[in-house]
Amino acid sequence: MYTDADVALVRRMDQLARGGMALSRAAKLSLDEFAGGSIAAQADVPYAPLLAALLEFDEERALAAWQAVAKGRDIVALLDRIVSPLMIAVGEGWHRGEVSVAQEHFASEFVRSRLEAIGQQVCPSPASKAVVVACLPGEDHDLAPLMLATVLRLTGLRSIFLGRNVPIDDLAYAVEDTGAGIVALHATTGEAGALLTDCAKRLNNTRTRPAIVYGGQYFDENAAQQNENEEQHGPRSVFYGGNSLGTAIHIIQQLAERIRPRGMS
Ligand code: B12
Repeated sequence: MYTDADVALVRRMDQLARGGMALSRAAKLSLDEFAGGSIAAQADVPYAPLLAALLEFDEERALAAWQAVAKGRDIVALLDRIVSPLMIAVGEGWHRGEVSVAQEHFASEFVRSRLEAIGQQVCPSPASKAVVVACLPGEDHDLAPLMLATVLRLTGLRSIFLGRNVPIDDLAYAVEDTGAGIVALHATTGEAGALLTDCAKRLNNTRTRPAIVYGGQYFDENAAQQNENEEQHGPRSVFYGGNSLGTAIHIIQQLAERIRPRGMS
């Protein structure tokens, strides 16, 4: 027996998939949209106490709620299943005008501070392989790539997080300075995603000629763009890293295993 809500959910998923979106993405997005029907309706989700504390600017309660949802969860599950939906709820609330700019900033900065605290628990050795993680130019959605950079550090890679809106030349200089063999690039918006090709060309002209792993909502939703990227750059240097943190980490780890550590010829 299906409820009206179930039927509406399946309709929305079908609509997104018919619009050309990959089925897995359509399922994720429609679930997110329905979970986030209204910020006030989010009482039964596992991150509800954290969301409520953040919207009330109550840091102490938010910290306790974070610890409660983190307990017993591995980091990837915590980020993929709790923190991502939380950010979607807050961001969608902001897009709908239900969450103020101040509440969104407070929630985003809280999540950022937790991720930084997790990342600082380990200090990768200078000899470990470097991965530069950055947003393409014009891209301001930086929490997903920060999550990626944080988990990469925990796996022993020396992730170097450059954050939002990184100009292509500055990215190339950072790659040369760090000797990174892998660059992970994020785009949520179409404007930023369209710059992947220019960015790949520029990185191909650096000394290290790093492998590029790209991801983020724009690429998740544009399979045609993914194929074009592979065709233009060849399958050996530019890779779509998948639509979950787990897949992205797996692909980057596999690439890292193939790269020689710095200083070895
Ligand atoms: C939170 C949010 C914000 C926050 C951003 C906080 C921050 N510092 O990151 C705020 C409120 C500031 C914001 C601002 C804007 N936003 Co906004 N935002 C969102 C929201 C709600 C969630 C995005 C998010 O954090 N998702 C959580 C992450 C973890 O999940 P993910 O991005 O899907 O990433 C997954 C995979 O793609 C993969 N992955 C991610 N990155 C990478 C990288 C690599 C290398 C790999 C391999 C994998 C990978 O792993 C993740 C895990 O599941 C989305 C709507 C939605 N339903 O998603 C809109 C959304 C993305 N925003 C949108 C827009 C338009 C904007 C603004 C332009 C609005 C405005 N008018 O100013 C601005 C500025 C954006 C800019 N210039 O870049 C649109 C984008 C439309 C489009 N395609 O262009 C969306 C879809 C909203 C909408 N329904 O229209 N936003």
